[in-house]
Amino acid sequence: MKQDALNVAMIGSKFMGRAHANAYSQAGRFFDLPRPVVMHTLAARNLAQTRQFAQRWGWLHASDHWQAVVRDPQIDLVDVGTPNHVHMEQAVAALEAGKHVACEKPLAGTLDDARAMLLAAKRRPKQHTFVWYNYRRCPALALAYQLARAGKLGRIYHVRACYLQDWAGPDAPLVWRFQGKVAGSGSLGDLCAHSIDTARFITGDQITEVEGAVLETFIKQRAVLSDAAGGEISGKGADAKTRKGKSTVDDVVLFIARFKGGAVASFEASRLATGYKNNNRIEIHGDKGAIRFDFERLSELDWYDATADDRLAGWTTINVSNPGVANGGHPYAHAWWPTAHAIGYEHTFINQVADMVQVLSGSKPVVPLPDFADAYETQKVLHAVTESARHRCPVKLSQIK
Ligand code: SOE
Repeated sequence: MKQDALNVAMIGSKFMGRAHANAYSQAGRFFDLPRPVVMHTLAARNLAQTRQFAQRWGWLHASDHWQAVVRDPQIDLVDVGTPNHVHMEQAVAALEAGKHVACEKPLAGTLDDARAMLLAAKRRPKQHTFVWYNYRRCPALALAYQLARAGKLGRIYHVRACYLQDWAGPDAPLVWRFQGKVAGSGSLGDLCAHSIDTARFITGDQITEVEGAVLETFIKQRAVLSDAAGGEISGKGADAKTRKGKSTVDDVVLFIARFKGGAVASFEASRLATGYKNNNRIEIHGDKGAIRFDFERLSELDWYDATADDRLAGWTTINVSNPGVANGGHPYAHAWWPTAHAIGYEHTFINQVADMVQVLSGSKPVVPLPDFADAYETQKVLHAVTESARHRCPVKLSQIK
């Protein structure tokens, strides 16, 4: 039986604004949702541009006053798709207005902001919170989660995760992702947060210690592009005057971590990994098996069964897109295409909207959705890495509240 419509308001209309808008518009077409999603209001800074974006992507209303939008009694869910430094203000306002809240990752730019979001969510237990760690909704990583929960990996020894891009070379201007006061960190919060979340998600374990952290800023000055009137604009503009500004975040991060269950891990993330475009990789080794994933081959999960007959030992590449396998098919495959008709990056967001609607309808997601409390555990790791790099010493998560 169809329940009441879910009226969504979204704050933000850039990269994640497009990814989320697409997901809200598509989820009801590919999934049988218990509640229809209504793309009610889009809020962003420039009203004329917001109206254009809203019309293009199917939002019913447009506003340049997010504070009023989050208080609109018609809105059920507020989606915060803005830069990290305003996540806390917007998410807390929406929670205080009685809304469910979905927030982009990382939870916030700083631990203090993330803690304020967590406390606001704890004060309102009937309101759901979600964080867009979208890679959990790659069918291959969802299957890895299911294999791990079924004990197929056994005792986990070792996690190896890296997230490598190369768009942030010397020509990349000083956009908000390079401004510490806005982003909080660079590759650490932008990329490595995904790896930390994925490692915690699949292992079902918590990181207890961080050591040997290195945060490196190779490109210390970047072009600040401003228009003729002197207003700062990001991106390249023919009429822009160019001056240099200081990049105050890490370009590259590396660290070692220990899990509560005894596993050890190495993490690295870089936006200067020349040659890699969106190479989000993780490998997990247990005493019964191992998994290997690379987002640049996102439909495939490599699986090694350490319990198989030695004559059959070897890595198997599973195309995680078969709706017909046992237990209802591979995760999310029922909603998409016949086996091996690949899906892409955008589908991880559509899968997330479908799972959020299930939770907001009293049902369960295909695999767990991170709420603010879950995402706060990842935020504590981000903070521990920063402290370990700053003081060149190990940092125990128990020291961080
Ligand atoms: C930029 O590095 C970025 O868009 C990240 O912010 C996203 O979280 C990641 O999914 C793709 O790369």
